[in-house]
Amino acid sequence: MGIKIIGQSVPNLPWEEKPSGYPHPVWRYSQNPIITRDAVPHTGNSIFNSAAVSYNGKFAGVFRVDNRRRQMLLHSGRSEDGLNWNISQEPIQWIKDDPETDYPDYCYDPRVIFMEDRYWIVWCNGFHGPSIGIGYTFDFKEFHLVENALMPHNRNGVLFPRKINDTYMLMSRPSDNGHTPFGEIFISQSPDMIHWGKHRWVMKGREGWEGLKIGGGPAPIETSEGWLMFHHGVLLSCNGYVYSFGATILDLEKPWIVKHRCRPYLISPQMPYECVGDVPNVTFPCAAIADADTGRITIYYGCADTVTGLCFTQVEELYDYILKNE
Ligand code: BMA
Repeated sequence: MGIKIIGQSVPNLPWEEKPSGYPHPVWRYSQNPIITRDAVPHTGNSIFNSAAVSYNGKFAGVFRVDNRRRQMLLHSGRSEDGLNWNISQEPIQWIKDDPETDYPDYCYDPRVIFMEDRYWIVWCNGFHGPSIGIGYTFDFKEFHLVENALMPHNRNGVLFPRKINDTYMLMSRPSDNGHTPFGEIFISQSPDMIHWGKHRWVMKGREGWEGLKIGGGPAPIETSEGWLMFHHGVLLSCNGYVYSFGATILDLEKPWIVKHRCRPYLISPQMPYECVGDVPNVTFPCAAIADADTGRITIYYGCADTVTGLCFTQVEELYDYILKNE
């Protein structure tokens, strides 16, 4: 019995077959990058580290748009096919559920997770330093801001897409106020999406490509064998940070237990658009859409902090690769 994705069917998932003879389990879209600053032509400096989901038979998302003042902002977007995006020209205007909640000083690296009746958005939120911001939308038109999940300093907040044992689960990566030279993944638990505690340690960097620090990527994908989690890892080279990403299978009931962890990276900066940009040598995944019928997974990742690319994998092939390389 092989691994199966537990989740929705996405018959129109953006997809391209693996080039024949390509030796690795994750391959890039031949037309990368799919989103450039031209999608927000008047104010956009860069559009990267962004999150897309399947939405009413089409696609919607929340995008990190850094503007020409170099403010870090979130914009909503829509797409018919998940490849060609119409990105709002204005940043998201948050509606506060509680008037005392502070508006964000800045917002970056969003993840979007459909859970129960709405799309939750988690991002790195400027709240006296980087912290984990949470909001939600039903329609990608109105966006509601809720309480910061965690205190500063923290980044890479990622929600699991359902309650586990009646508890919401949030990954995060405690950090400092700068370009943090350390970082390990933790999980916090909540009964109500407001109060977070019962913190559990998940894992730290192990291989060379993730030796300096690691952090969560897209929302984990539920499978018959556990949660499939992609995470980014950072290597410190003589020339600065290098961001790659890899895969891990976490226990379904206690997701802080690592069942299988792949030693090699899946994608590292190798293409010109991943190596040249505002921050060279960055591949940074923030979304993965999976089709339960075919086992196909399409990953959206930021490239060199400048543009957005796509890559693809197939769950059985990937799982087999993880087991052979753990
Ligand atoms: C991290 C975040 C990411 C970014 C990366 C590389 O700290 O700011 O948004 O992609 O650095 O600059």
